[in-house]
Amino acid sequence: MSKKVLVVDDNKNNIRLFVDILEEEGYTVFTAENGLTVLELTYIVQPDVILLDIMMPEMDGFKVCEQLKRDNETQDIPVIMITAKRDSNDLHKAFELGAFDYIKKPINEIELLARLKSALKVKEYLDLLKAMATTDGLTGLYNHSLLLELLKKELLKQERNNQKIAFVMIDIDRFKTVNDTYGHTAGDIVLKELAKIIRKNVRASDIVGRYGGEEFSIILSDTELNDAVNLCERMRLEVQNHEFILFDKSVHITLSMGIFFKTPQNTIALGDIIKNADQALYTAKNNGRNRVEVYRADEIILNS
Ligand code: GH3
Ligand code: MG
Repeated sequence: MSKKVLVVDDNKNNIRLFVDILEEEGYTVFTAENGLTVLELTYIVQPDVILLDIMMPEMDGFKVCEQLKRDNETQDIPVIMITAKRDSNDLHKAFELGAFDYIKKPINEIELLARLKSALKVKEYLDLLKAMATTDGLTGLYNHSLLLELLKKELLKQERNNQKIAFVMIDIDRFKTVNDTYGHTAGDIVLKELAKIIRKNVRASDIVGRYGGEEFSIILSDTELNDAVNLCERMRLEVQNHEFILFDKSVHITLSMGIFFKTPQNTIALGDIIKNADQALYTAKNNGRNRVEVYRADEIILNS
């Protein structure tokens, strides 16, 4: 896919020059003629690199760069400052603010493309590192630490919007037997396939992660308890009936699930949400496995 470059310059002729050079090289180019809209545009466009003029009226490149580097969503996008300035204090300032590189005007095409390429390479590695740090290598789902991070964010969002949220803990029943009978590699195939089944059953906006080992979690945002229970039941049945093919052998597994349902009035701490979902899961195991249980402060409601 073609890389996206956002060019910010108050001079139309400069913009035209950048667009001509970059499009010729196959980049997709977006432009802004002042600093004020850069942050907003960056959210929408999600550029791979930003070429940022320093001297602009209203809001100069330093301020824009500062703003981009302060924001979680935009801080990893490399910013290349474009400057007519000769003062090394300005360059020092640009780097202090988090700029990746700078290019002096007048623009030299070869230099521009070379520096752009090097910024994109770094961005590629950064993205890869980030993906590795937040994704579970086996299943491709969010890993434990990102899952907790996202739960924290989701709780704040639900609080702001006065919405209900469900946290589901899923555990494979007697998974040790699968490993012992068919081998660890076969067990891994089950985990991968199960991850796909879970992902397929939830909405795009729901968050699915591998909590650890053979445990998965789902954060169902803006949901009713009934919908959460129905979803889990549907998934439980689908998995129960699913044929996992492990090296030519047909294998069936079942799931136990614990749901913690949070209303906006409930100000429970994040750790207790997990603890309570885990408690409901424990009850599901105790009550015979292959079932869904919902946690309530004073009682555990049986659902299957
Ligand atoms: P229960 O119904 O009580 O949950 O029984 P169980 O056998 O699933 O539970 P137990 O905690 O005794 O065993 C979990 C098993 O999950 C043991 C471990 O080898 C396996 N497991 C955890 N992570 C992985 C993994 O990444 N790959 C494979 N293949 N197995 C894993
Ligand atoms: Mg298990």
